[in-house]
Amino acid sequence: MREKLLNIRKEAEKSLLEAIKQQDIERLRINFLGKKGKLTQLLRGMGNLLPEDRPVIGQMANKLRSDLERMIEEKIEAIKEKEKLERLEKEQIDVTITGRKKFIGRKHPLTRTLEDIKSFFIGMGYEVVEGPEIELDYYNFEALNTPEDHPARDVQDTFYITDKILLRTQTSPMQVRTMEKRKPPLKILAPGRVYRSDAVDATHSPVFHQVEGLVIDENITMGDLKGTLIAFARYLFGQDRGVRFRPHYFPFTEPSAELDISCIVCNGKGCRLCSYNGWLEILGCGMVHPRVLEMVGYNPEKVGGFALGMGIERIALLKYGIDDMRLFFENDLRFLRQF
Ligand code: 2U9
Repeated sequence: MREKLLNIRKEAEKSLLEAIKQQDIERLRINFLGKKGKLTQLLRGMGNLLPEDRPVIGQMANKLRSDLERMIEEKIEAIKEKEKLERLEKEQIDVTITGRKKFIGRKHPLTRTLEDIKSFFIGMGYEVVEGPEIELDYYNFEALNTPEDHPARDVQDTFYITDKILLRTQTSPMQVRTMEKRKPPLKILAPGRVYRSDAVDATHSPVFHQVEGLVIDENITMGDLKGTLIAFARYLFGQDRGVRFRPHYFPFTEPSAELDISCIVCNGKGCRLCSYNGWLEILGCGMVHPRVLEMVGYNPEKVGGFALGMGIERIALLKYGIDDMRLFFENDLRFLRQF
């Protein structure tokens, strides 16, 4: 019996030395100390011993059991430590390696252009107003003194939803809505998306963006309009840009004009961009028509004002020297990343 115990100890010590992984130890524990393990089996045979031998052998067996348990625990600890070191070795990071470049998005050129325009007018004390793209015919045309037979009301230009409801063709409805709600003085800027039934080409799109401005107060003159818009044109296109007002017609303003700047490519000499006339149109403007004031309940004898309107795409094309509006809507990253 003593012999057998010594053998088990030797065998267990050998196996422990050979064990590499935690599973090896687990197998070993079952093999020696489990229900059917070698030591357990041996202890079952104790009954056959002479009574005087039992205490000594029992003591030996118990010592062997506790020694094995302790050795197993120690070996498990050692294996865990070794595995931890190996893992740390593998997980080492090189803190000197260069970082991966993150792609940072940027603002769309139309957003940037609108922000430029806004910052000029906000600096002059204008307030931004925004509203629905689906509008009543009344706000889009009627309240803006646009008669029933005006070409702009043609179904060919306007997307009608019903007889009375349409997709706004300009942002002016927001100015009318604001005038209806408030009394003068008023200085507002209405940016937004507008719709016209146009075929797509380099300079047209059925969906585009506008900014319109409106100033209403007592004693507003054409001088206020000119001073404001000359400063605006030079803010956007450079302080020594040539500017001129050219008479025009809009149903909602009288008198009306268009503002031209000297060509940004040829500076007035004449080139392809300015159709060889030296000038580029950038916006429309005029003194608010008395009929428009009356319709919202203002007294045209007491208050008056000026208005302006521009297409953001057109301004952005000129500002960034782009020759095709479709680039703004295609979302090609090779184009967008240039801004
Ligand atoms: C109210 C009264 C008058 C807004 C104006 C223009 C001139 C103009 C066009 C520019 C290019 C539209 O995008 S475009 O096709 N707009 O020329 N817009 S005055 O006049 C108003 C607005 C609101 C109550």
